[in-house]
Amino acid sequence: PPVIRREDYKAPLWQVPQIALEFDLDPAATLVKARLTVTRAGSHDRPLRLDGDGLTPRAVSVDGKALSAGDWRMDDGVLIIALPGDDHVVETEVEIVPASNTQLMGLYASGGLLCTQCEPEGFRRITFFPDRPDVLSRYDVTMRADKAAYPVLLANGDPIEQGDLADGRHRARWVDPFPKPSYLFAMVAGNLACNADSFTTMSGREVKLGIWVAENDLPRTGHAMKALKDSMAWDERTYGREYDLDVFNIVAVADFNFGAMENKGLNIFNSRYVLADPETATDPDYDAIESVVAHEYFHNWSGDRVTCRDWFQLSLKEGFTVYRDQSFSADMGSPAVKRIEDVRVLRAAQFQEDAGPLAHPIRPESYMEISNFYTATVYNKGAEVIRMMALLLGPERFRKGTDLYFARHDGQAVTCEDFVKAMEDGGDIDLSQFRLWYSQAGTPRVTVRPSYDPESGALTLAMRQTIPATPGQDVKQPMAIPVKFALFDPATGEKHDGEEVLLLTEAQMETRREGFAQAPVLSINRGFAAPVIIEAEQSAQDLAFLAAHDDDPFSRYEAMQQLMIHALLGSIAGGPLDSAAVIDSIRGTIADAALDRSFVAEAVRLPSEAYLGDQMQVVDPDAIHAARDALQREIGVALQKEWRAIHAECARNGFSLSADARAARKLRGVALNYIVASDAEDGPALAFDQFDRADNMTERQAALAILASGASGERAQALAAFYDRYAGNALVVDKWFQTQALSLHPDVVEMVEALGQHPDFTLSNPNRARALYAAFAANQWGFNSKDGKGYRMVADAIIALDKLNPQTAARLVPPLGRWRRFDDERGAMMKAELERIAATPNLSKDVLEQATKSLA
Ligand code: B3K
Ligand code: ZN
Repeated sequence: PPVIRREDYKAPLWQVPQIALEFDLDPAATLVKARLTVTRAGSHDRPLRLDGDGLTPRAVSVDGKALSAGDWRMDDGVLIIALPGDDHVVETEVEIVPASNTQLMGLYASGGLLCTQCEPEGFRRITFFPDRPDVLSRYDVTMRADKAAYPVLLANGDPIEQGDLADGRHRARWVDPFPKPSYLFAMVAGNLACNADSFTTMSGREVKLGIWVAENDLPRTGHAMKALKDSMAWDERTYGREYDLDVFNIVAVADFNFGAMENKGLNIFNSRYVLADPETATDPDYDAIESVVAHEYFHNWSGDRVTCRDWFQLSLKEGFTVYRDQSFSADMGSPAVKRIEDVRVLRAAQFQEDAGPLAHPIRPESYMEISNFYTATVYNKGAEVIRMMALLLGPERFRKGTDLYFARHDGQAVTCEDFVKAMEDGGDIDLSQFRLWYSQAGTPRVTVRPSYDPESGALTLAMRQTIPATPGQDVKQPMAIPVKFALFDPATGEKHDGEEVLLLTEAQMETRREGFAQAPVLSINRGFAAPVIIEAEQSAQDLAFLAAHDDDPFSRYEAMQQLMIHALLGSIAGGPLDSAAVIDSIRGTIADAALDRSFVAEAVRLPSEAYLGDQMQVVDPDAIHAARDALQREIGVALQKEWRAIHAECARNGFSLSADARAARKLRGVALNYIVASDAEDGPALAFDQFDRADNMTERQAALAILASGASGERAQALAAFYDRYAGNALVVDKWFQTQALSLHPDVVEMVEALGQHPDFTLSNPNRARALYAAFAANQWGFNSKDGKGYRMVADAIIALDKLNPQTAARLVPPLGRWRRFDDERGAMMKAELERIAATPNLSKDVLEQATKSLA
């Protein structure tokens, strides 16, 4: 398959200011008629090229005259028509089969619904069109369908007309006044019920809001609706952005490749990011719904009104929109805990990606299949890059920059460079060197060496940055890295002179501060201001100090994590497990009544096995598991009384979604985990009791996960009870699969293998496929089992899934690409599986690209 390069970008030769679409909907055969008003862009004599994927033209006409076969031709799916003048009307007719669309791109069937997903290149599976984001058109859409099967017909924009037709069919017409690229086209037909509400915008316009779901899911839509209204108000307050259509609809579908999609005025969601009630959704599920609803809503400005010129600019809309949704969630809840969670995700997904064969800059240079670039790098590192700009500019100037960006580029398809330029012009700052964050891949390592001179009372900070080589980028230039730090007096626990942000711009830099009676303690990369790896070699004593005194919650959390990592790596390296400092810090943290319980829960939890692996030269999954297990047990034993007290205190009568109640549930789960880890005889019974008596999914699932990782008799009992209680609720059955796939049980490989044969398992639903195989591939201990069975099982799943749904299959490849991180035996087995995948006949380009790049 050809490689597409950023440097080869060429402006479109033809524009399509208008498109009228007519659909005669039927899952077995849908007729699509398109009427494109095309205009030649500039002076050239090139033909019109309309992308198509799997389409056969049934009729083609120009300016009302049917073309005969010689007047157009097909080239690798593309319909090519030579046109004499500069303005024409081109009409095409195709037939598509939504029922057999297993890729879930284009128009497909999900449950009883017909729905679309077009980003990035799905529209070409619906009709012939220049399917690229820099062709913006006004859409006029007419849908016709059987009224009994599809009583609701939705599309982008505003509803214009509707009415009944002969033969039990009916029709609806929707017109979207805002020109948009084809990837934002959407349409849904089905038997849907609506949670209807409204929002009055800052200029006093009333917007009708609708969340459309299956009738019996209606009671689970309240949280998403609240999130939508909160998002609309927040974007007005924070960015001055008002909604622009009279209706805003969200539809939940069960089969969806991604989280959700920001189609203009008609967002389509994976149902897991819409539906919630206390019985079936955990507190993290509630949070995820809030943030995904916000994310898609915010795209209306950062994505729809101002869109991307080409797919290399994906981070323009995604990095910025993730930054916006992260800020929103921080404002709605605890900023401290939100930052900790976001950094955890960044480190788990993006740092790993940046350190492996699939590393790429947030603005990639080339791709074979663009769907493979909806990555943690483009999204999450992209958001970190925007966050750094916001830090460097400060709130007022950042807002001036975004105001200028929206004003300057409204209605345009633009580049990351345009965004940075608006920040420079609006914020009055020079970002020349900062731009390297867009072009250089790899996580910078910043070494910070403090040295204190008792004679002069001065502290010198020597800083050095190195950026590791990544595929295609052997040599890197020094970046502009904001280093946010503070210095603490170890005697008083007070901060000297507040906190500072220093811009590290050279490979090496030194800075000096004076006036210290004794060596201060350094708190570095506060708030995780820069997405870098800090190498500071702090003593256990300094870490313990920071864990108790740092007033930056992220840094306080980080100090605890570092203490735990030191203890664990020391024991993995063959030393004794030095748990005393860890236990002391945890004791201090849980005794500190001033701390929010949600923060405490984060701070006292051990780092994941995978994150520990990231700290090692060669990952040793078995040693990591054993050491972490042992430390967990010691913490459980040493603080048994405390954990029991917390577990009892955090119990509540009656469910509430208040911050306090949620924090209590979270900490209660952590306490239960330590009690069970201590091997207390009644541990499993206590967990089963919590499982059984819970009036909410958060506590029930926490207990289930703890039991699933153990060998007690309660394990099987709880798993069976959970399944029986929720059989038929797909989202909860996903949890049942996922909890087992993630479990730290010695037989997890065999269990996952058996679950792959369970009657409820199917590869054709992406949520279900991920609940089993993506979860298992993230289970470091299980996936990397020494016999290689885990690798084989995931590779088998990739090969099987690729035939149905290449996009979702390709997302399972990266875990196998980590072969260089493991010992030679494991590495060889992983490579062999990648080779087997790459050699599979008729592989999609999605999986082919990921497998071949992972082998390189
Ligand atoms: N923009 C969509 C991306 C879906 C495309 C998946 N191939 C989701 C989002 O970021 O909002
Ligand atoms: Zn997005």
